[in-house]
Amino acid sequence: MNEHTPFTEDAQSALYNTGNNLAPFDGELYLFKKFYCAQKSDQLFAAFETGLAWQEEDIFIFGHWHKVPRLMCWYGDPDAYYHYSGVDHQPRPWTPELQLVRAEVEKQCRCAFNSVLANLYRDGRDSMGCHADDEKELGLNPVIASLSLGDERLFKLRHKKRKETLDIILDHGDLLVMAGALQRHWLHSVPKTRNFKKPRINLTFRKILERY
Ligand SMILES: O=C(O)CCC(=O)C(=O)O
Ligand SMILES: [Mn+2]
Repeated sequence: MNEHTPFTEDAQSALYNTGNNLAPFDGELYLFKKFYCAQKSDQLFAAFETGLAWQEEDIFIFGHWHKVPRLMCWYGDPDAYYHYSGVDHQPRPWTPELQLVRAEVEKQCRCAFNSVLANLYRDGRDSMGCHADDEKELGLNPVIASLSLGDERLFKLRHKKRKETLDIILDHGDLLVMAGALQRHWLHSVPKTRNFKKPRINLTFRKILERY
């Protein structure tokens, strides 16, 4: 690594090298610790915290409207519509920082993304419930690249049919890549925590298919 590259050596290991797959079966999961060094991660966190159009979403479950317990926004190519929280979302145009991160994440993953879902967890009370990113617009075996910035949080995976669980701590600058059949067989979540937490931003780069 030289001082001009934002990547740390850890992040250089080959993606899709089965030796690094953290999922024991039924999918692929790769963790690139400190994909971005602390200094670069600090800069990105500051740019995204103030520069993205964070919104509080409402969701309709079991006959009632609820506030989604985090802030969200959706960026991407003009045709990359995405359905979440029960609503179709038109993407906002890429910001220069998001474009830059997208290019670097694409290089690491060796695949193209046309959109990114951004989540801001304001403190330990913000969370994401158990789900799989298995919407049909993502295709059968989507590659989803998830960059974490800010305070560390627990990321939990649970197999849909078996009892296995996996706990992963996602820290400032880490890149987690979910691939293969993972979304079809595993659920994931970011649980609430009683521990005091500072804000965390998570960006999940996705490829929305044109026809599905
Ligand atoms: O915040 C995270 O690490 C997870 C985000 C996530 O699962 C999603 O956006 O679908
Ligand atoms: Mn998800």
